[in-house]
Amino acid sequence: MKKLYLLLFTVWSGISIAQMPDVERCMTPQAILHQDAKTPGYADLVREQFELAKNTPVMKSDEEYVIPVVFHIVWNSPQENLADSIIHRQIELLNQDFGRKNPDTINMREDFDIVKGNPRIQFKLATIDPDGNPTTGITRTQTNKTSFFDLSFLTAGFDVLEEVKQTDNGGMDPWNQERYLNIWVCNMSFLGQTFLLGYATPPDGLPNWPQGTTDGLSDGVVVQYQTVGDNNPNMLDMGQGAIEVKGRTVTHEIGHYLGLRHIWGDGDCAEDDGIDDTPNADDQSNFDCDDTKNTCVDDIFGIDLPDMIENYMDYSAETCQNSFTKGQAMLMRSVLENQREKLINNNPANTAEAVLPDFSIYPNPFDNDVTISIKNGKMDYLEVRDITGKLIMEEKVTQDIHHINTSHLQKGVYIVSFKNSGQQLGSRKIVKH
Ligand SMILES: [Ca+2]
Ligand SMILES: [Ca+2]
Ligand SMILES: [Ca+2]
Repeated sequence: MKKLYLLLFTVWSGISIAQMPDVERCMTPQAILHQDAKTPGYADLVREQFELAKNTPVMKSDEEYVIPVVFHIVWNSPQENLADSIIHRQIELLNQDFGRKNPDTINMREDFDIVKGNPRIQFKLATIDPDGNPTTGITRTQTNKTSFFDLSFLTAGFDVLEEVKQTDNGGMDPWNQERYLNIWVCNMSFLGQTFLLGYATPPDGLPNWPQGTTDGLSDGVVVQYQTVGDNNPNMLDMGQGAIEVKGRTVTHEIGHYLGLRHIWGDGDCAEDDGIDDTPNADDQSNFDCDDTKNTCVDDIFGIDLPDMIENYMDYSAETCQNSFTKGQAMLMRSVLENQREKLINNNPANTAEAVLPDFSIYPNPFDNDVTISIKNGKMDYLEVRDITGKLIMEEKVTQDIHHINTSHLQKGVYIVSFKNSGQQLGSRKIVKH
């Protein structure tokens, strides 16, 4: 289907195949190279991190890790505006796949019993948004863009696709990327042809890595809207008829987000994925379930295993994918314990039970001073802005009862925002007489 797409492109644009971007089903490897061009050394850093994560003693505990997720649905035509039920089903499917609870694990060939792994990672839609307000964990944005891919990819590269992550460019800005896994769902087809199913950012955790800016790739996962859930009424067709979808594009992309490479290592038998117990392959499997291949000789516990089409990080059909390996599970857990530890540790977004601090402000309306009383928690600082959003005051907060001198404020309406470690805890409107 890649060739089909290239052909289509060639006919339409009249430029040679040699000039074509290497666009394919999952563009995460291209994303790394793209970033390397913008931030020299990034690919090396990713490789180093990969080695580091691989060698870190892991499985600190059997604890199940829970990642809060926000789905940003950015839609143009109504069918792209996926129903909540499809998102809810995708979460169930993720929890099966990342908890080895998917019924089709029984289809895994016995050859892989020695390597099969359970990441024990679970996902839940966020119940609290970055402002501390209740949320469904699903945002909906209507866009005037019929697709987030167009020919400007030839010159602008990923900047075109990244617009889905930018409110100012017809997309939706991310939520705090340290605290939420952001998943954007949109249309990336070109001339009605679907060729790209998704891409994701591998973990960075590096102090010199730009996050959430238009200069780099903004952290998170992007998927084509037909790939979500297994109850999606939109047919996925990449030019060769309907493809059965079991939500595993999202599984695959989250694998990348948690540090996994494609199982064939994006290259021939000289290139691997950096994980010892995943069999190497000389190329991706091509949407098929061909279980006859053993393309690279490897030594996994003394055995040369066949190519593992059952692995979520292959390009095999979703109907034959059903497993991660132990090495993959350990790497993803390690990423959660290190580079992405803010997703799981003391994350206010993480539990429905999370009790956000409660604030009362009195008197309100006020005159020359205001008292703020904090219950059930703490905050580091507060900001006072006028109704145009202009910052008027910013104060550190060290005690549960905090006084602000407001004698210099003019009469009018102000917004007080409470923050802790950069995280918005909430805000209140106050009025000066
Ligand atoms: Ca390989
Ligand atoms: Ca391997
Ligand atoms: Ca082999």
